[in-house]
Amino acid sequence: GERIPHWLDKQAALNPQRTAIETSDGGSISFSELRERSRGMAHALMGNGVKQDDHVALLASNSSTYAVFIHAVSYVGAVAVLLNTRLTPAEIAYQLEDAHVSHFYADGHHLQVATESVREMNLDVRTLEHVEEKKESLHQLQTDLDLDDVYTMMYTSGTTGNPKAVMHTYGNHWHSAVASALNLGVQEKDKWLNCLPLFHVGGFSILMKSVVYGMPIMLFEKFDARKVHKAIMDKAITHVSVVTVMLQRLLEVLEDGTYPDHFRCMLLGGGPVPEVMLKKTSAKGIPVFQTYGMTETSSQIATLSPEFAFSKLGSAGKALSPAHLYIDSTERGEVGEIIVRGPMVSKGYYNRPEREGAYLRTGDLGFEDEDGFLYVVDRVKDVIISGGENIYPAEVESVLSSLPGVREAGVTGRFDEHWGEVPAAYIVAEDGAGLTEKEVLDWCRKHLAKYKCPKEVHWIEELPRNASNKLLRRHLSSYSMQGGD
Ligand code: S0N
Ligand code: AMP
Ligand code: MG
Ligand code: MG
Repeated sequence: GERIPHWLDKQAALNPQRTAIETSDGGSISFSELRERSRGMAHALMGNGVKQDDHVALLASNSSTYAVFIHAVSYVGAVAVLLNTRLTPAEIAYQLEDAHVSHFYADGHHLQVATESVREMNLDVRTLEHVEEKKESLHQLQTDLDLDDVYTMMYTSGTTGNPKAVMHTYGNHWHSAVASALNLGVQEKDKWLNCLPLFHVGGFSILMKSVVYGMPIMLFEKFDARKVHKAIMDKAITHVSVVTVMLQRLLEVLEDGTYPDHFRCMLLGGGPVPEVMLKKTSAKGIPVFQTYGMTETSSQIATLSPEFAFSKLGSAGKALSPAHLYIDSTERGEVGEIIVRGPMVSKGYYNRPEREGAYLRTGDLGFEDEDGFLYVVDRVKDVIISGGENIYPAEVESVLSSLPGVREAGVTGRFDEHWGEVPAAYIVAEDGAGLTEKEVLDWCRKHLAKYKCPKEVHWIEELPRNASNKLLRRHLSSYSMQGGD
């Protein structure tokens, strides 16, 4: 594939003194320092035995060292497998094995979980903070990036319930960053606040924008509404990426106020957006840009543009410059599955059959209005989105079904004021099993990340199925009213 100069070498040459990363604790590093540290970490990783094309996992909270690690992996030419810090050891172990990870790093906060997850594997855990960055070594670092090389892998789940790794190439991330810039523009004073976790593509893409544009970012270890609010008010922030629940919490802090004039973009994505919230932000003149995208599209693929931020409220805009997007329907205005294609779209999942054709069926439903603006309305796929985290019913069902006393289980989402949607479980128990709700929930807690655990349990006589025996998850919620419990 096409090779470009390493993007961090490039920024360190073009804008050496410019700030690359500010942290919420007041720390700051320039592009030239970021390059030095990242190359130093790359030498250290190679000293630890990491080689080109190796799969290197990271389990860590956001920090500037996380960013250094990410760039270090690109200097080695290895692949970063980014793990969700909310997962249980068993879930992590599955991903480590599935992704053929040969080196595993965790920050101090996650060392214990990481160690537990490799208990039955032939894999060591190294502490991120203990990696000693070296000035030089005998190892060769990459000076170019091949746009077709895989750089990151992030897990998302399939319909069968087994998570699978989305592969992103350098080209996917490059085109994602450039496409976003062509829509939102790049200005000299831009500073993007990142309070999303870096292990999901929404947060990760901000790191990529930083290094591709030469733009400073302010990195938060985790989302904290008061602190993010304060940074927007006092720290010359121009952009923030958020999911719905974050924006809701920010609005509570904002009360009757509004943001400074230089604040020009609240990029809102990762799940459905309630229209009442948009009306509120619009009334306050807050520039909220709804975006549509997913792990498979390396973040945004359609985004509302600044010009239409207020006139097309509720829309996720149009496909970004290099992307195709169309609706699988017979006429404009009709709802159908959203289908996409473009240079930011992942070519597929690691170690899974290749997708046929260039187009990706997203599993989401939407329509285009008379001016071609996209409205995302629903999903064909059964995923539940809670606070921007995806939950796959099949994954939860398989954990429930493995509990002795459970004959069958179905999981579906229900509306939740705070998280948007949360999972609810419908269980058909074995005769005389005498299971309690507490036993069910304890079992889930042991095997599943907390956000995936059902918030309620209903006992029912049988699961709703169609003629070909397929579980009809969306019929489940009406069952609870039929007196199953
Ligand atoms: C919303 C967040 C920050 C909530 O976490 P918080 O408040 O920090 O919680 P904790 O203090 O850690 O825990 C408190 C209790 O809450 C439970 N919990 C935490 N999160 C959830 C959740 N999501 N659902 C349900 N429960 C949750 C904890 O377990 C704990 O419980 P107790 O107290 O009982 O122990 C956090 O959830 C968060 O960071 N969410 C966002 C994750 C994210 O990044 N989502 C986006 C993923 N999608 C993509 O990346 C593709 C789209 C995309 O690229 C994009 C997305 C957004 C914006 C822009 C883009 C773009 O295209 O550029
Ligand atoms: P992820 O798999 O975490 O990348 O989540 C992406 C999913 O979030 C998409 O497939 C959609 O189902 C959902 N999503 C993203 N953006 C929007 C949006 N603007 N409106 C509704 N749902 C969205
Ligand atoms: Mg290679
Ligand atoms: Mg998942």
